[in-house]
Amino acid sequence: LRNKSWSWQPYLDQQNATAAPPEVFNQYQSCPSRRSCGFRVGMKLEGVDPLHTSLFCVLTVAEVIGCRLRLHIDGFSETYDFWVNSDSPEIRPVGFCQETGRRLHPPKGVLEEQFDWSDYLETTGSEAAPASLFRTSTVSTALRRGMKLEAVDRKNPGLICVATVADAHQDRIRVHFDDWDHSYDYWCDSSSPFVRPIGWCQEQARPLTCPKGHPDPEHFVWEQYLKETGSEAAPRDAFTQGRPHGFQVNHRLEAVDRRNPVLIRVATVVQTEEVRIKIHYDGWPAHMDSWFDCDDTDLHPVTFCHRTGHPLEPPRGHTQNSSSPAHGSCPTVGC
Ligand code: MLY
Repeated sequence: LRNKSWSWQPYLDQQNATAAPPEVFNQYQSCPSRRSCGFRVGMKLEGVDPLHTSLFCVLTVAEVIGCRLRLHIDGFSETYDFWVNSDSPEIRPVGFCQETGRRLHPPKGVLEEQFDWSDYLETTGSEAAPASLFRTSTVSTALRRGMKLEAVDRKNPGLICVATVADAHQDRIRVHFDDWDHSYDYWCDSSSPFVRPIGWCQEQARPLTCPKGHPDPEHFVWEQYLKETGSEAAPRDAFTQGRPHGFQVNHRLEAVDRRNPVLIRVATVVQTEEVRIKIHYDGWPAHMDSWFDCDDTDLHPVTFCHRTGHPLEPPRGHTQNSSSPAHGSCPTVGC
């Protein structure tokens, strides 16, 4: 009840601040277009394990708030539970892996070759989340498994590295860094600012990080490497990234609390880099500020919470000053 009467406009006026405009957010950060997210606690699905992004695993919806889902990895400790938006492209319906020839990591204690969805749904007395609830895209990327590219290492964002398309589905690819383990892999769109065609670093006069253990990192030559590895370059026109991200210092937005991701807070951009922004949680000490990738799906435009029926944590210590309607009552998009 404490934030029933807090709302953005009076706050922006009072702070003389502007909201980050809707167009700086990508499709996964913006409000989902569907009217209702439809997921219910207990439904089963498949999805990318955020700690092992090269694996799809068996998941259960553990909690639904607005259009966000807390997902549990079956058979594992609750400490691995994680939050996604219901329109995340990294969650897929039951049967996705089998239908698309991908490996599905079974619940802990079950052998991969023995796992069978219909038996499992029956023995656990649970239902599969209907396929109609999941985001699909009609766009199909021209990027194919095995193609080479240059990609930002999200864990070391100063590095642009020799990378390979390790998986591709619809408009999404999984980036893998050559000769490194899978812990650096990530899924993204081909329009992501984190991926570029080969030769990009050279054109931009930036250093390119070579495959791990490359014998002569000072003299890495793509043509030679493609030959050595018998691989092809990802076509230039498959990368559709154009403008730099539009976030600016002082923009206000709604951001998931990194320490307690059940919460979304009123936040401010306090620093920007090429592909990252630093977020300050309004009213909280600066040591809680966090860096987010500019395409992080935990960043949302103002009124996202209101429109999707999710509580928004107002700035700490902020006096209530508004008479606008409470969240969760949006006539058009409420989940
Ligand atoms: N200091 C880090 C750098 C790892 C970079 C991995 N990238 C290129 C995928 C380390 O040596 O672990």
